[in-house]
Amino acid sequence: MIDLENEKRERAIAVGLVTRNVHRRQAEEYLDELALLADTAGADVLHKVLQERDGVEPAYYIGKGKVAELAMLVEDDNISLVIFDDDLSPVQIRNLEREIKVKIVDRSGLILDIFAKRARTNESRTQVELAQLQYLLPRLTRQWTHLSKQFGGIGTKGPGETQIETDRRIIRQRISHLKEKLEKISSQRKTQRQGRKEFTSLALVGYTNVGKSTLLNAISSADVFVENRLFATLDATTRIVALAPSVDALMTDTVGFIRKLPHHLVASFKSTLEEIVEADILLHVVDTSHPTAEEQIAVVNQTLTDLGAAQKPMLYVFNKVDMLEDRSIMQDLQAKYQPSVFISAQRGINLSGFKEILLTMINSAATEFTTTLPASEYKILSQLHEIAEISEKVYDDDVVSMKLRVIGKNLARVEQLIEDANKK
Ligand SMILES: Nc1nc2c(ncn2[C@@H]2O[C@H](COP(=O)(O)OP(=O)(O)OP(=O)(O)O)[C@@H](O)[C@H]2O)c(=O)[nH]1
Ligand SMILES: [Mg+2]
Repeated sequence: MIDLENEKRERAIAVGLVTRNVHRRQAEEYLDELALLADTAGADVLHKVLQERDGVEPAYYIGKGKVAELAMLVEDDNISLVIFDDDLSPVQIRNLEREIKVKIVDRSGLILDIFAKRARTNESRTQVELAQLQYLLPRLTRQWTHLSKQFGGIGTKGPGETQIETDRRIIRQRISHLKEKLEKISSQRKTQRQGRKEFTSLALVGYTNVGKSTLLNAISSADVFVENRLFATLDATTRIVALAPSVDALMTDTVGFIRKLPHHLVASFKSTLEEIVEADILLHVVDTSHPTAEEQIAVVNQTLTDLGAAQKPMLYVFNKVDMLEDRSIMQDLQAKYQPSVFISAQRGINLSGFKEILLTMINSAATEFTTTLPASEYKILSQLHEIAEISEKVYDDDVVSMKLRVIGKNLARVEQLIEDANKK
């Protein structure tokens, strides 16, 4: 279990922009989320600072006057860290650190830091290290390493401080080594998935902290770590769930999404995210009680589009209904997002309704039919067993007749095998 409390907490300021495209209310919610990220990383946000301007200031991200204001706030309140809600250029970070004289961290840096702390398995550690090195490479300047040594703590928990001092060539070598390692992990995952083809595979997807792991735990024998902080889960966990007496499916819980997820992270989490891309049905879990629930839905759907998984059958699972103050929004959501179901994973509300609708989706994606094969084609028969549920098998002389139940993705292959067997 992760113990994020044991470290000394840092004192931080969160900074964001109100622009023509980002309203004040929206910007405030973004800063609330940034404060939650900071909390997860081990920092307390003492001040949230917003500046209204037309766009980003190239040299400092915010106006020079605001920079001076921040520098004063830092001194008065013994602040050790200033966090910006957008990604900063290496030049902006350098300029800001020179004026404010404490560590400056941007949104991606903060998220990478949390991932580094959360990573427990070989796979996730490798993925995070790759993303960190790719993030670090363009920022590797003398000033930066100087500051990282000076300050330590959040934003500097890189892939080992000694590596920061080594030159880019060595980092590039390390990057290609990590990529190779991840290729191997990816092909292992592929083999694992092939061994469980006859089951319908369900992937839990959604914004971070919406209750994906809680749902997997509630519906299977899983014991996945759950916490009211961001990115509690990084690794994929797959469990068998019994939806009806004779219908089992595989449900996979994995890393959650967030707005402006660093693109290096998405790229390096490829092997984990393949569990989503390869799934038959996506279960899009939503924190219905969150003030920006619909924006979170849009972020998740955009991320799925980026991953090439937007066309998959999807069930919207509106979770945390026990927390709803105004239940009338459920009607609006139901009209807008279909198919959908309303549950509380934590309180066990309407899990039976959830299973029922899932069962309907699975059944509508499966085909049942009877067929016959020459009994001598035992090789093809065993191949069929791998990708179809076979029942009522009867041998009659040299012919075997049987009933098959095949899920959508395997249908073409099954038909081909039957045709091949009967052609011989
Ligand atoms: N009130 C309420 N809280 C819930 C419900 N489901 C989950 N939670 C809480 O929400 C928090 C996040 O739950 P997780 O299951 O860790 O969420 P997750 O989507 O797996 O989050 P990450 O792995 O961090 O992306 C925890 O504190 C849960 O106890 C629910 O139905 N109602
Ligand atoms: Mg989780």
